[in-house]
Amino acid sequence: QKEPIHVVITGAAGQIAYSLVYQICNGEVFGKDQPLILHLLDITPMLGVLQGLVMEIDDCSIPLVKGVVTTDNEEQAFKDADAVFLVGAMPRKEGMERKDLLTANVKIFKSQGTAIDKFAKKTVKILVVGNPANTNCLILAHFAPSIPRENFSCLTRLDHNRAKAQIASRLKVSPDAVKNVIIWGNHSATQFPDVRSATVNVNGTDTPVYDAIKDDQWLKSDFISIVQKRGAAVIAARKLSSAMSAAKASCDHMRDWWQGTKENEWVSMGVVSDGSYGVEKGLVYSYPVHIKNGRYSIVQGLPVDDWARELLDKTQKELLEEKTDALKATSS
Ligand code: NAX
Repeated sequence: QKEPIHVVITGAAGQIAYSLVYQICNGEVFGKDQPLILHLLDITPMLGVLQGLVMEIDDCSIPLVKGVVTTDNEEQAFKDADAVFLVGAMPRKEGMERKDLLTANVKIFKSQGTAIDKFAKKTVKILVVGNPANTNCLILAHFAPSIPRENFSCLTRLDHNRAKAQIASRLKVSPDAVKNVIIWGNHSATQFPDVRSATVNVNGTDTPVYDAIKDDQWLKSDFISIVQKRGAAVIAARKLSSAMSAAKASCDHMRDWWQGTKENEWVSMGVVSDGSYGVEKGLVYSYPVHIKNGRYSIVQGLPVDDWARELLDKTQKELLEEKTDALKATSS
């Protein structure tokens, strides 16, 4: 039997984690033959809630789970970590300015980055889910200089899945018939959901989405804004932010990173930019990536016309502003 891996979930007492834990424990992310030890981190007042979660994990009787650590201590949480889901973050409260939110989160991700740098394995794969996800990831990477840049990522897979679902529903096909959609940029309302290279499989043949839908106007306006605003629509209806779909997307993201994508298929991941597609190096930007042997590569050579350039730049501009504000907050 394989040695257990150490998997960390922060914000473990929250609603996304509640949906995430079972999928991870059941082998859907790291493989059905991969035992694991779960490390659950939350703040001190939530430790009682974590005990309840542990009872439920026990009651699921899952053979892959070789241990569960619950803690409010970052050293204990990140010790020997192989994979980390950073879900915990400071939520936006009424009357809070964007800058206040950034400042509160900078504090959390500075502290967790420093701990990951010291205590996690250097091969650790890190997924930031907590918002603002891209900039939290940038701060984390900044304070964890000994961890390779390619080990940091943030979640835009939920947006990616939402884009697939919208196309599938419009064409009345199954979502798995749709491939190679892209989310570019920030996990925010400036993101650019792009289906110019996406295809849909109809009766065994891959057809460009633009040819199948035959409504460029819809694809270039309504489709984009539906995906951009989907999170807000869920909040309006549920009075709570997306949790089940966010947990599922987090599992898709980590599973593909761990186990690889199919040949000629790509997925969207927020990663540390290497300058591809004219994006500032070091910014955490969502790109189409292909994954093999646990390493992603940014898909190169996709067409960028004037229309797309403007959208790529708009979301980059927002990320540059967030970066400036966040880095300022690190010294305050
Ligand atoms: P919840 O409020 O249910 O849970 C968050 C948990 O984090 C709480 O238990 C809280 O005590 C804990 N926490 C706060 N500070 C912490 C710290 N310093 N260390 C450890 N734990 C800490 O939120 P939930 O609905 O689970 O959402 C979590 C985060 O995901 C939020 O920031 C949310 O905005 C973000 N999302 C990101 C998405 C994405 O696609 N990137 C989509 C879904 C979601 O909106």
